[in-house]
Amino acid sequence: MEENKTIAAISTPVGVGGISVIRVSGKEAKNIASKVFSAFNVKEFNIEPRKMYLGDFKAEQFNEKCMMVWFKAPNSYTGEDVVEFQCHGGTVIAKGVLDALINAGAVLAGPGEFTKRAFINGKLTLDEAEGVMDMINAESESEVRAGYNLLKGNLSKEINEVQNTLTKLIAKIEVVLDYPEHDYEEQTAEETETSLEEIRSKLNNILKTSNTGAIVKNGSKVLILGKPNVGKSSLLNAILNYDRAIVTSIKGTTRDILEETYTYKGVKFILTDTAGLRDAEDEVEKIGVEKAKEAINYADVILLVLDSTNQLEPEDKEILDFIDDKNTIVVKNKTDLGNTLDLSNFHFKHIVEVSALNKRGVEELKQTIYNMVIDENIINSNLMVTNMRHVEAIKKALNYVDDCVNGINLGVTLDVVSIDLKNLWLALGEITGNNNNEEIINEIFSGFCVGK
Ligand SMILES: Nc1nc2c(ncn2[C@@H]2O[C@H](COP(=O)(O)OP(=O)(O)OP(=O)(O)O)[C@@H](O)[C@H]2O)c(=O)[nH]1
Ligand SMILES: [Mg+2]
Repeated sequence: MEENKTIAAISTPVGVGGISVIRVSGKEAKNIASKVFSAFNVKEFNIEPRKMYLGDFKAEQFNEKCMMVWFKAPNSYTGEDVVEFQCHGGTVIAKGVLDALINAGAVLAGPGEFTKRAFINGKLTLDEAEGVMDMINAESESEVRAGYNLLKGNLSKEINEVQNTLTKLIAKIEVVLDYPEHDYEEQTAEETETSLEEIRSKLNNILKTSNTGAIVKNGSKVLILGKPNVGKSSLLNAILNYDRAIVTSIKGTTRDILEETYTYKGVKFILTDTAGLRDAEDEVEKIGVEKAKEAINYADVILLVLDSTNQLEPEDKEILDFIDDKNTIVVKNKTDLGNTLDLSNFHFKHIVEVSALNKRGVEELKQTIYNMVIDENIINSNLMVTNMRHVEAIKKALNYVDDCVNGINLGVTLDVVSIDLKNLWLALGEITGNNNNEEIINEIFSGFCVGK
C-alpha cells in the first residue's frame, strides 16, 4: 500500500532563498535520514526528537552543511515519523538533497500527501485540512483568518456535536427495536422533532455565514458603469491608487473590459472598468459595450458613475433601466467642478460624492462597497463557511432534516425516520471526513501542493 511508503518532498517554493525545507514522513524516515546525514558530535545517529541538529548531508554530487529535526510518531504533522532538513536555499541544493533521500529509500510525495496522511492518522479532520490549504492559497488577510478558524476545528467541532446528537438519537431508536425484551425508555416522536429543530437552527446559522464567506474566498466583483467620459477609468485609478487605465477627455477611450484587484480591510475586491455605455458606431467600442452589459450579471456591486456637473441625460437613464438598485452605488464624480446634479426624484439608496481627479471621497466609497457585501459580525466571528463543498453538504443535511420532520408529522414510525437520520449523519460527515468517502478525500487532497 502507498500509505506504508516513506515519502519525501521539497516543502518550500523552488527557487533561490535563505533556506529550503525538505520533509520526509513515514516509518523509515529516521532510518533514511541516517544514511545521508551525520549530525556533528553525535555518534551513530543517536538523536532525540524535536531537537535541531547541525550536520553534514551527503548528496550524490555534493556535501551540504544543514540542520535536521526529527519528530517522533505520533507527535508530528502527519502523525508518522517525520524528519525535516533545513538546507541552504537554492534549486540545486534542495533538488540534490531530495534526490539523495529518494536514493536512500523514500518515494516522491504526491500533492497534499503529507496533509492526507495527517487526516488518515486522525491529526486533522477533512475541513481542518482544507483550512490548511485555504491559508496557504489565501490572497487576503480575511481568507487567512477563515482558513485558520477551519484549521483550529471551529467548524468540525460544531459538526461533530450535531453528529453526536444524531448518534444518540439513532441509538435510542434502534435499541428499542433490537432489544424489545429489555425495558428501555422509548424515544418519542416529539423529542426527536425537538432535537431536529435544534439541529436545523444550528445548521441554518452556519449556512447564513456563507454569503460573506463566499466573498472572502472569491473576492467581491465591483463593476464600474456609466456613459462615456464621466470618469470611470479615473475612478478605477483613484481606487487602485495608481494609473492603471488610460484616461483622456475623448469619449470612448476605454473599449475593453479592464480588471484589477485591490484589498480593503483584508477583503479582496475585483474591480472592473468598462467601455462607456452608449450606442456606439465603432465596431470595437460596440463589442466593449456589449461586454460591459454582460458583466452586470456577475457583479456583486455596481458603481454607476454620473457627472455631478450636469443633469441626467438619456444615456444615463438608459443604464438605470438595466441595473438593480439593490446592489448599486451611485457615484457622483467631478464634484471638484461643481455639484448641480439633482437626484432627489430617483430615491437611490447609496450615493457617494467623489472627485476621482483629487481622490476626494474615494475612502468613503471603498467603505460603502465593503459594507454592501460584508457582514461585520460574520467576518469577525470565529466561524464562517467559505467553502462551497461545506455549503453543499450543509444544504444536503438540511434537506434530510426536512425529510425527517415531514416523516414524523405524517406519522411515519421512528424506525423508518431513522434511515433519514443516518443519511443526515452521513451528509454532515462529508464535511469532516467522518463518513469514509474515499472519492471526496482523494479529490480534496489532489488540490494541494507537493510538500504539504
Ligand atoms: N475635474 C475632474 N475631471 C475628471 C474627474 N474624473 C475624470 N475627469 C476627467 O474626465 C475625462 C474623462 O475621464 P475618464 O476617466 O477617461 O472617463 P471614462 O468614463 O473612463 O471615459 P470612457 O472610457 O471614454 O467611457 C478626463 O479628461 C478626466 O481627466 C474629476 O473627478 N474631476
Ligand atoms: Mg474609460
